Amino acid sequence: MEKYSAFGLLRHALSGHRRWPQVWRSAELKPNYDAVVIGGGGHGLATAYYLAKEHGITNVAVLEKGWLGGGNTGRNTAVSRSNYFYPESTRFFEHSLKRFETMGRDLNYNIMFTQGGVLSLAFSRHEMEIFRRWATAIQVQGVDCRVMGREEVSEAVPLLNMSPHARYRVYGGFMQQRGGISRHDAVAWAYARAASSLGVDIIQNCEVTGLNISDGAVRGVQTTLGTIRTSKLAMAVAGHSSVVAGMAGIKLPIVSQCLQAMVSEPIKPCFDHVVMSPQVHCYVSQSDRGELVIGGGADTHPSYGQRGNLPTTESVLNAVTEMYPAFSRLKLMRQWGGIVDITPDASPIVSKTPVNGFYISAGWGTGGYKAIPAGGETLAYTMAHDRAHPLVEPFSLARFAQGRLVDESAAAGVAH
Ligand code: FAD
Ligand code: PYC
Repeated sequence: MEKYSAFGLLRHALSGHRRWPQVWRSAELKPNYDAVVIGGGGHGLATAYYLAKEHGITNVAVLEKGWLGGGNTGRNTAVSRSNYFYPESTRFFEHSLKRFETMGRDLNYNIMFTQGGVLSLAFSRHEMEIFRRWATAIQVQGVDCRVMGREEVSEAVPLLNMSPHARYRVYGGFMQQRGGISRHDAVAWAYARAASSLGVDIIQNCEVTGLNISDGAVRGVQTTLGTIRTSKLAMAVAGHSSVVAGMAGIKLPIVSQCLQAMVSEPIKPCFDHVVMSPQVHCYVSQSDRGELVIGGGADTHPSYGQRGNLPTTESVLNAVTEMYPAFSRLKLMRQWGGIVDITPDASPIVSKTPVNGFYISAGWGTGGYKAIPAGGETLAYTMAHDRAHPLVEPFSLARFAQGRLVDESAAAGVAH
């Protein structure tokens, strides 16, 4: 495997990219694997990597029905942060944020992680008071976060409409400075390359169509490329979680909805932070290419459509132009959607299931990009030991039957 360096980059640039090396091996599907992961998004790829790296389980296949990162991993707005409310969530997401901070070095891949800070705005005195409590709860966990008054917010986001007569009058906000954005495809490719170099077979254009289960245990999977035997099977299929879990006879407490995002034409650097407006359902950041990256709430009805509806696009853009009047002159370049898997408590499910040898990573909803490293690491541990990793014990499937919900609907951000 070639080491990537500035000289390597220069050499490839000057050679017109002609001998650019393949990032992961082309693999032939084998009839038998020690472990199989369904879904070639960030979570599936990270799980396979940690199975090989941390647990020595290298006879592993990742099965992806389309192309790597073609699901939500390549469709999201790449925000990482750990400012969740409950200690169990903060612990998990902080672990993941720390992994993001070292991922470039750990996987020798530039994921372009820029920690410009994630700022949530408050639009009422009441919301400001909630933010104060929220910030304290997070600080107690040792996670960086500070409350900002109106003036400080105005300095941090000069383009924000701070008029006392603004439709969305800003009272203040709270900032996690270590939060930021990265290159989502790079995260998928980094894990794919690292997993592949440890022996994992990555198979694209391979859809799982059925599961072989007998005597309450997994025996294998049926795919469009043939049947595979395995006794350890994980699914990390985001918006299709209910479909794949249904193949095992498991009904998940998940609703699939479309979440949209869009980008403007590129402009000069003018926006340093990710600025979220939870009450208004819109958020904005600026990518390294200069495009404004814009998103809002999920479409209001369940759907497997990856496009998003016009009323949601309109309401998000209305809010953006009210809050940042200068942006009303920009052209919108692209809009897209992804299918997100939302649980009743807006927390994930990383868990064993009633079927022996079948594990799930689901319910990441609108916020699972930031969770890719910790999600992969904890699912791999759970598969290897057939026991939940301590970080995901609170996020079992059983919690819904036991009434132990971890309600993060507010901290899950703008999109809920
Ligand atoms: P995916 O990346 O969707 O991967 C699942 C894969 O499974 C897909 O590639 C799919 O093709 C494959 N698959 C499905 N069914 C089958 C089958 N039967 N056989 C084989 N393969 C199958 N999160 C954040 O933390 N920060 C954000 O800023 C953020 N913004 C978002 C913005 C948008 C517009 C969207 C849609 C999501 C956003 N998210 C964000 C959420 C985040 O993208 C997801 O939670 C995360 O990417 C889920 O990763 P995953 O690997 O589980 O799923
Ligand atoms: O989870 O931080 C998040 C997020 C931002 C935009 C969509 N999800």
